[in-house]
Amino acid sequence: MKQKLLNGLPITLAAVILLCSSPGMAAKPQKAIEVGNGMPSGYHETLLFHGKKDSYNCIECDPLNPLEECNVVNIPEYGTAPITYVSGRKVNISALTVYDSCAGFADENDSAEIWLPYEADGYYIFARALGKPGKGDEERYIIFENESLEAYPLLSDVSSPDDVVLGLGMITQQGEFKMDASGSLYRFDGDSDKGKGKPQAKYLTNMFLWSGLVFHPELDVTGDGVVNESDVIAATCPYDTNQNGTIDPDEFLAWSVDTSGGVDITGDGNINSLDVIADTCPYDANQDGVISYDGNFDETTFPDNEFENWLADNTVNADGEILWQYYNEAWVFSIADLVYLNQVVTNNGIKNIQLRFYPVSTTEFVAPAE
Ligand SMILES: [Ca+2]
Ligand SMILES: [Ca+2]
Ligand SMILES: [Ca+2]
Ligand SMILES: [Ca+2]
Repeated sequence: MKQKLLNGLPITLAAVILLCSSPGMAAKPQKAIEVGNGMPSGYHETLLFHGKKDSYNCIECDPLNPLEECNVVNIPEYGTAPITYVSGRKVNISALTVYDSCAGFADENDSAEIWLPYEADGYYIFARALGKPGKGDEERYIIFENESLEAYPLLSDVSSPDDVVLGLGMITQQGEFKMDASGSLYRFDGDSDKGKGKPQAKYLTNMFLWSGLVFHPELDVTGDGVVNESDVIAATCPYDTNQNGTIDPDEFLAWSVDTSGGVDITGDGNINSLDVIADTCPYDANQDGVISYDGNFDETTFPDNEFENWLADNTVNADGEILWQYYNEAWVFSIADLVYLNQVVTNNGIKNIQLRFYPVSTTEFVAPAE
């Protein structure tokens, strides 16, 4: 369906499963829900994953057919499948809808797209694996892992994959999801769990909360899909005439000629490309020949970081477009008009998983009844 683009860093993060029975998660008090028998109650969107045998003849659900509610992703009972969650500021869809609902059967790129109605504040997400274990049953589990993130500006709203015309993507990097350790969701059975305490749905929202910088592609002066210190050099250092982020030998030579043999600005006893940067690049404030870049936007070091100083001086372009923005544990789909969150599902014998999405804006948690 969608062409996978190779921009953005692959982010291999996986689900840690947290129990959620905390009343401290309260949101805006419009509708009270209760974490009771595994799942909260209240308005929600439902997504199902069905684990199917290899021989299963998977037929894709057609969202245009009103007889069907396309909210099921079929995946192999044993194996991996790529899935993509799609939402964003300009995604206009009234209900959770699965497109291309068979994933992981044809080949490793056989993906499903799960379109979520846009909620600026996001959703509380709970998951539960269903099914009865047999005697001597093997361990059955499913793992959801975040793999990569793509963000795009759009000219107008979209309501299905057919509407999407992808332009130049925004560059997301230095990002991390709040839930960043490996984990898995185990099947449990209501009856057999009775002796071991109350079955709980697992809280997955943190897999969708992301912190990081989103850049306008204009800041990628070197055109390598990454925005970093090389772009500061390319954009601001007069001797980087080919704007590749490096002082090349011919560029060094030009500087040497202009400075009558060069000057050891960095004071290390050598005259080299670092001295060109120290001598001529305005953002090398400490003249060590390096644009300092800690690889991690951190408001406590900002603005002492030379790369971040450059960002601070370049917040909008000539057209008034915002050039970069930092997000702190944001609902990942709120960072752009259209966002693809690519995940990999690894299934080991689970036949039925239910995920419920409760809109944060209309949901209030109350303590579970004990
Ligand atoms: Ca670059
Ligand atoms: Ca160069
Ligand atoms: Ca030097
Ligand atoms: Ca420096």
